[in-house]
Amino acid sequence: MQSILFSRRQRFFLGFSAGLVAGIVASLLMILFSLLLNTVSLPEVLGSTITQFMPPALFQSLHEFFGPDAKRYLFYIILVGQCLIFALGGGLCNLLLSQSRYSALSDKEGHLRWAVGFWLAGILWLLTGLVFLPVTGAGLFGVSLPAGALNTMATLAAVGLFFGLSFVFVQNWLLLRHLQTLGAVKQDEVVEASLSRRTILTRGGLWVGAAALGVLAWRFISSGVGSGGQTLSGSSASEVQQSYKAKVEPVPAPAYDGDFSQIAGLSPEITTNDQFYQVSKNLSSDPSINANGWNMTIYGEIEQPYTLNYTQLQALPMKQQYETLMCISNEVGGQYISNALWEGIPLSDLLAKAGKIKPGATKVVLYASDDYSDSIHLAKALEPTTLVAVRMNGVPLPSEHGYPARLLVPGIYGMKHVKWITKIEVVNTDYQGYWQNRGWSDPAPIRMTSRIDTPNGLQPLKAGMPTYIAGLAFSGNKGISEVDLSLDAGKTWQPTKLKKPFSDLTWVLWEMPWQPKAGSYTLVVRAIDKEGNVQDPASASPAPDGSSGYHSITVTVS
Ligand SMILES: Nc1nc2c(c(=O)[nH]1)N[C@H]1C(S)=C(S)[C@@H](COP(=O)(O)O)O[C@H]1N2
Ligand SMILES: [Mo]
Repeated sequence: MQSILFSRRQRFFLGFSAGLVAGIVASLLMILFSLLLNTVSLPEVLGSTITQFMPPALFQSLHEFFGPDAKRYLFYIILVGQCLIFALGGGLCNLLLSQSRYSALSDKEGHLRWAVGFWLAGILWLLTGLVFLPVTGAGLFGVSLPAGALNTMATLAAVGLFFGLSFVFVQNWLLLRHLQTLGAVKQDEVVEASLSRRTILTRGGLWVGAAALGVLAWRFISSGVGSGGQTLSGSSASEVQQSYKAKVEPVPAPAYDGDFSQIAGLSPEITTNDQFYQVSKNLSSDPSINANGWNMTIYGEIEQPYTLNYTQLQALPMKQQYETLMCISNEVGGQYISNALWEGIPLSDLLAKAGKIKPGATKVVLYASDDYSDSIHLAKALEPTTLVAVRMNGVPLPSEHGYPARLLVPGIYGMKHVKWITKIEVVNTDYQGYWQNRGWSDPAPIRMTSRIDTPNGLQPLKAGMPTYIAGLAFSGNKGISEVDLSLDAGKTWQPTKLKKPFSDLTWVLWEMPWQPKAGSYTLVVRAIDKEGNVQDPASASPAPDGSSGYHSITVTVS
């Protein structure tokens, strides 16, 4: 770039701007590819590395601060960072090109030749494949990513080329505009350039980018769920803890009520598939798998390893099971809990088909197509309620819930319910899965929880008007024998009516009719399981073992 019109700063800024625009469009293209074709997404790779090396305490406080949306913010931050790196690359490129030995790459006004785009693409391709991906642990050109190295090479080349060529195009266009404002180019030349076919193509590209951004935004918004309420705090919490007994004897017989009414504001007993909470480690895109090419291999410390395709899997005897899933990062009173009717093949049957399990085997590892994995102990794997599920509420598993096959393992947190299974390995080591490498519990037994769904502050409460207090309670696979409610911040308790649940693997709905006098009330709920264990009142955040404490809400009746 030999133009005398520009200072070094201006040249840098010009390249930075062009790099930013090209970088945004190229990043959107990368995300669009990864959404549609499951190709590499660099923000995803970096996010996974960052969470792996983040100290658990920092992870915890970010989670507390941003809530369940933390992963989305992380994704946005990385994405912005990626665009800034593209922009920086553009700026530096211009500074480099201003040296006279590169004068062949631009004309005397500073317009870049297309060759610059190819050079940029090549350099980025090599840096990403040989440096960035290996450093994040994804291997040379992403060999250890689910998409594989060849696919990643091709994707990076396509995105890189798109960036390089858009960079040249945008920079030349900006330059033209700039020269025009300086009066160096005649007005009609600019008009002509702005109507050129290349411009129209770029505009098309920008529209595609904008549409992709819209799709993404919509996905994030539509999958977002918040959590409400509070845990009991301050003096009332210590009062509750003083009177707390960990276990009650005899265990109360559940008082199921046939007249249990479905009240407005109370969660439906079965969550519909589209209302079912949704969680995955994936920052931007979850796998969408075609069952035709899918199969599942069962191998490891077992005599006859084998592989099944989808048709073969579905032909095996299946079992129906109502089960509630809860995420380990669910806060007390939170929304990351749902209940469905599942159908699947007992894992013990699948293992039995592979012959004898070798002595010394300790765990079963489930691998998934999004590079996620987790393990369960062999004894847990052989429990009759541990299933490889293929159906949910009467239809094949929806894609976001693990199609074509996911694990169901009652009694432990949702993270162990591996979705999009590809391989099942019997091992004789103490395998640690994706979240365990990030500091979360490995055995991960569900901590008993209960929630007040209504009142929820949406309807005003009038003195003397009959209403209901209602919600749910969940103990993993132990069943619920009693749910108690306190109207006075935990000083006194009374048992509520329970709805008979479909199984001991699900949540239990509870309710209590209420005709309040005017005043302010602190409602608190606690549950007792069928072994007589009382819900733990000590308040704990989700990391690393799951949350505990009592859900409590304060309401005013006027
Ligand atoms: N392959 C895969 N399986 C996964 C996850 C994931 O990120 N990848 N997330 C887990 C977590 S943390 C939870 S809570 C449950 C959520 O299941 P759902 O989205 O069907 O409710 O899936 C689990 N299985
Ligand atoms: Mo989870």
